[in-house]
Amino acid sequence: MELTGAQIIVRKLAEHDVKIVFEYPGGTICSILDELSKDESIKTFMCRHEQAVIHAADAYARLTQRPSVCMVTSGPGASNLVTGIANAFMDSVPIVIISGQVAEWDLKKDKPVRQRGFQELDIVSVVKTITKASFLVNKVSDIAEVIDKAFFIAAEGRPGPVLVDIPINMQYTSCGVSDLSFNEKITKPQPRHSDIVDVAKRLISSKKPLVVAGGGVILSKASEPLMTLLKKYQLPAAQTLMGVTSVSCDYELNLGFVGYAGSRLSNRAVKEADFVLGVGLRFDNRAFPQANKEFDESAYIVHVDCDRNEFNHRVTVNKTVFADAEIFLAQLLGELEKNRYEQKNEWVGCINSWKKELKNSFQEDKPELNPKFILNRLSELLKGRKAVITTDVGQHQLWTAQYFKFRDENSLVTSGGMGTMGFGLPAAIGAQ
Ligand SMILES: Cc1ncc(C[n+]2csc(CCOP(=O)(O)OP(=O)(O)O)c2C)c(N)n1
Repeated sequence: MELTGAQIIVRKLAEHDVKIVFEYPGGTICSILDELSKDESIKTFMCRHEQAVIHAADAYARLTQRPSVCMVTSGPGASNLVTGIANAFMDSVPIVIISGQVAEWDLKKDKPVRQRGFQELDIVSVVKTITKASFLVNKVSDIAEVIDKAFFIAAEGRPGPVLVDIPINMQYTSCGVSDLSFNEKITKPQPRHSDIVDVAKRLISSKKPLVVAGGGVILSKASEPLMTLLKKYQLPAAQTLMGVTSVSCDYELNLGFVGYAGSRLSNRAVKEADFVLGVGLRFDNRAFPQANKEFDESAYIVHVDCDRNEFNHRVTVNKTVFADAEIFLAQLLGELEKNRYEQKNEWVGCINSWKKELKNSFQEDKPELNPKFILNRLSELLKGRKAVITTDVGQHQLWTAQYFKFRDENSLVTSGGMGTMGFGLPAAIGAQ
């Protein structure tokens, strides 16, 4: 059969089960948007600025835990995405970005000129360092494969944004197409059995264990095995900003989020613990500003992550485990069950005494309009309503992470790595 590039794209999106495309129109993307308007299974959602387009797509991907899609025109349309692409890259959000490009014959290619086509911008080069991959399509017949690759790369391993730039002439030109199906399956990294055995042993023999959960726990949908582990073995748990909702506020040993803006309780536990199990985090400089100096010198630190590049580049750890967080935690639970485990009652008692001692500066017994009071009240009002909270960036964001009572996994959408002001409102629209 003969299909235009735009028709191939729409079929591919349907095959990848895309239900919404976030977009802002313009000359070089109109062929695809035109074609999309004929497909009733995919809704388009137009924002008023490309930065809003990508932030809305970002929140939608975080909450659906699948790649979202956004489309923009060339030149300023594409360059308006840059902050949002970086935001998604830092926070491991899978987005397939389709940008229109000027016609092939208007591309400057290697010529030493600034531009040839009106609104021509080499967006593929611009976003090289803030995407997992970026492609300029060279032939109409390549479109199907490039779109499949984009979805695969965005979701595989540690997720992130992928950009596909498509010259306008390839959108309206036809080519012969036979099979459009895509069968590549994503596999997740499995931990080595010896690592599981070793981590279990270390946990059993520790006196003051601490789990630190990061955004990777949410990305790999690992809150359930994490909560089982914590409850069964009465383990205290701290979280990074991205991992805040991985541990329910109802868990009595949830110490809150860690770092310079985090809770005093979790920071104290980090300093005192003799065994730290970090899962799905980067040991970043906001959570652990002084890197190894944050921990007790003799603490044994384990780092579990699906991105090997994150190992040992800030905090030097005793053991790295390259694995998907959910698989790791499920296997660790299995291994612990085979062993005798003595509850760490003394350590739990110690933490409970800190709880009384480390009263927050916003006292509960003074019900006045302070951030803690307001966020606690908001939590009560929203209890049981499966609310998603999005924040902008600044002090309110950090107060929200610290004082809102998150019960549901993945119910906070916030800009972690980039700290992008302007994220909150479009993210709320995407979340809706
Ligand atoms: C796009 C962008 N520009 C600048 C900053 C630097 N910045 C971080 S927080 C902040 C102030 C935020 O103030 P407000 O929005 O009133 O929130 P509050 O801190 O009062 O909660 C600024 C300017 C940023 N993070 N992002």
